[in-house]
Amino acid sequence: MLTWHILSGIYLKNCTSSYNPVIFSANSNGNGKANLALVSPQEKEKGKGNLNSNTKHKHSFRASPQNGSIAVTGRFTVKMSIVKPLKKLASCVILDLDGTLINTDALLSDVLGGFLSKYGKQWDGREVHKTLGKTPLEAAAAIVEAYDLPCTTNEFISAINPLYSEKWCNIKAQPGANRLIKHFGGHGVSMALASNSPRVNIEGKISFHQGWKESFSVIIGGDEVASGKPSPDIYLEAAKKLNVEPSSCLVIEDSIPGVTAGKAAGMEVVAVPSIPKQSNLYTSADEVINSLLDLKPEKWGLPPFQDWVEGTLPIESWYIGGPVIKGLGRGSKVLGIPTANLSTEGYSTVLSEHPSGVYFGWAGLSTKGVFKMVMSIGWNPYFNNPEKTIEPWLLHDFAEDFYGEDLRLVIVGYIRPEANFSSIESLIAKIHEDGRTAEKALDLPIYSTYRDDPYLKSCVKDSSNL
Ligand code: RBF
Ligand code: MG
Repeated sequence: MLTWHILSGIYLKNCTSSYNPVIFSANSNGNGKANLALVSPQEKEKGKGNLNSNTKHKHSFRASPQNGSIAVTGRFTVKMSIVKPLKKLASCVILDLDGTLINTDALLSDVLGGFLSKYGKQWDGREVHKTLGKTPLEAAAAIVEAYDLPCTTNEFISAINPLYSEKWCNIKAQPGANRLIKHFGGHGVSMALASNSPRVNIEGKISFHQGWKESFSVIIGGDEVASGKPSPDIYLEAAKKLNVEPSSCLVIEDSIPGVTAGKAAGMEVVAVPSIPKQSNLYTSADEVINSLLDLKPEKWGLPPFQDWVEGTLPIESWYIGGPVIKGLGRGSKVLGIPTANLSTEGYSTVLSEHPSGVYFGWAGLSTKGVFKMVMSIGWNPYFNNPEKTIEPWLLHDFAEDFYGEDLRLVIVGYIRPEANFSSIESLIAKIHEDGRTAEKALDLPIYSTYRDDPYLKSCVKDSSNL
């Protein structure tokens, strides 16, 4: 017999033994508490919702551990009140491609920048919102008009298409995309790909990502339905081909037309905006998350990710370095958080590839050694910075400043998205909590090995801290 405190998850109201057996998939975080997703195929229409984290209920289950997760079957009674509006349980996931699973924005700037310069015009990244989630025809028409190009929309498309397709091989997966596809694939959750792009383009783009094509039971392109997003057609067709009701589909989308399409199709929609600082525009989405790393499938009745360790998510390590610069002078030192801000010059690509958020890893300082580090990347919502910055906090007391010194970082894990706070005190408290989380996690073997990374070592002259 195990006793669990249910912290969060989706549950059925007033479950009684009549729903027996019901499968809980519980993801223990090691201290006797569990994230819980309840999946009851028999009772889809009953009440569901999120548990308030301070609601504590004790339940006894017979449990059988299975590869780190616990499948619980048994008789139980759950009596509680619903604290959030009801959410529907999803059984399938429908994904958008451009901007959601792959990072197409950089490509757009690349191709259009080169193309427009031939007409003596300069691509202005701010026009990007005119193309997001649009059909190729609409996007092209918007650009021809915005730049007053001396060609028809169709001529523009014919000229630009080959420039695009030769770059498909360079398009990177969005952080978390491979993880998500493997996770749902591994749990037998059916996935569809639904994009405004013509089907051949979809297949061309995903052919450079190993294992993707086989993971989708259904692929629908904009050329296979009467109208593209924001019309619900693409999503409805995807559900039909998946052989499920639209209401049991969870859509993941980066664009506003895409969110509109998913809602019009009667689906649950999680938005992952690809343009920064625009999440307020996604009001019709059921949830807005910062990146795919923040998706919590259990909120939608889907199997939870099991790769979080002690409040941290291991990520593929990445590297960045440069001289330490003075930050925006907000006196982080006064706040007790002396960040060693990195110059972002020359790192615009790396920066655009990584979602804003709180990360951690190891920091090498040329004259001082290697230290634990926690950092934020982004616009600091509390201060609403105009630029995306990298603000590493080295978890060590230094006697003096080290502006100008060469700082190298290896980033090994993710903690949370950047957030806004109602007071500076709560921001500071959260940053300190991040510091403790990172400090502890970096002792785990999966993260501690990176302390010896050659990238850090090669910059350190004095070996006293090695
Ligand atoms: N700023 C925010 O506005 N929201 C955040 O969630 C946030 N998280 C941070 C986490 C860490 C680990 C660090 C080092 C900074 C974070 N910041 C955040 C940035 C912070 O506001 C900035 O560094 C201030 O200058 C600190 O005084
Ligand atoms: Mg998109």
